[in-house]
Amino acid sequence: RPRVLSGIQPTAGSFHLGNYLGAVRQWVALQETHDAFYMVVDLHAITVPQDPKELRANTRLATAQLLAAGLDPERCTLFVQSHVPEHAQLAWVMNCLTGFGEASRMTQFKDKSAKQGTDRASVGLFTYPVLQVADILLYQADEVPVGEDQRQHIELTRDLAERFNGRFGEAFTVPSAYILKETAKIYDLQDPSVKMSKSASTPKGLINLLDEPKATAKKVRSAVTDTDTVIRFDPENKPGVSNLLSIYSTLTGAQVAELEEKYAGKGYGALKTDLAEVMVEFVTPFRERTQQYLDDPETLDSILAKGAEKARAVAAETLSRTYDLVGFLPAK
Ligand code: AQP
Repeated sequence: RPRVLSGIQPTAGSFHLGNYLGAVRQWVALQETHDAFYMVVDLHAITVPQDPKELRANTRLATAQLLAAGLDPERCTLFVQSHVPEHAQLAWVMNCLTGFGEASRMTQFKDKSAKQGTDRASVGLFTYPVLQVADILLYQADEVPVGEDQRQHIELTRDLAERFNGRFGEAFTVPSAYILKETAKIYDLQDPSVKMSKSASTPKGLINLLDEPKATAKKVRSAVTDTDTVIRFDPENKPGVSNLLSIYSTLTGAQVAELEEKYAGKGYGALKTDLAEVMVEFVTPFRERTQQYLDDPETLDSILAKGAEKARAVAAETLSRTYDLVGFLPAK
């Protein structure tokens, strides 16, 4: 079986619809066909300031949401990044292979550090993509299921894997990004020119899966569309409507063309009312299942302990080979 690896940050509490449709939904499907490793990336989370108590709670909450979304610890390896020390260890080696200019060109860093100011942005935020490189290479992943915003980081991963293999000898599988066109980028409901994101979206444009279903329905019903009235998938000229159609289609399994036909001659109101209902049907059981997992922290922790053990077995092997190739003297 080919291998996949991906991760999600435990920073915001609730996952948003972009996280789910862009990434987590694919993780659930891929555990059936791939040898799948998924993690809650708490090392990444501390690249911006975190409250320790909240971070700990959010790490369990992220795990509960992943299980509620359909990850099955019997079918995939689910773990917390800091439970596997090899991530930080390989990241150091990769940091030493990365050019300063190369890291400076990462657009996510440029955007985030511009917002925070270069004195407040941490060096950890700067090397975030390199830690991500280590995350992926440790598991010899063939594919990495992510949203479009991560494409540049996967390219960096490929470059560094090839660089290491060329300079020191074959150590790493060169991975590919696994990005589904339909859900690669889910847009803000109030400003469909920007991606839905926990840090950049306005509260009304961001669908948090754990919010009250009623509030979520209201956000869908007040989504920004356009002054035209035709329901047609046309991301360039009708970004708001097209975003709603993508979300609707993915959540229900209906083809976009079928939806265009279904709503021909009807107004945007009908589309939004129906999508609001679809969303409520999706988030209501998701919230309930998340709460059930949260109510049983011992089970959660034991799933994570088993996951870390399985992950470490793979990660330790890669790290030891890497250390050897780099020229580190083996510890006796
Ligand atoms: N809008 C999106 N559309 C499609 N995929 C998305 N992802 C995030 N936003 C969208 C994908 O979700 C996965 C987890 O990403 P993350 O751990 O970076 O989650 P996040 O920090 O909650 O994502 P945000 O909201 O994008 O954070 P900020 O605002 O800090 O930048 C990834 O695979 C990502 O591609």
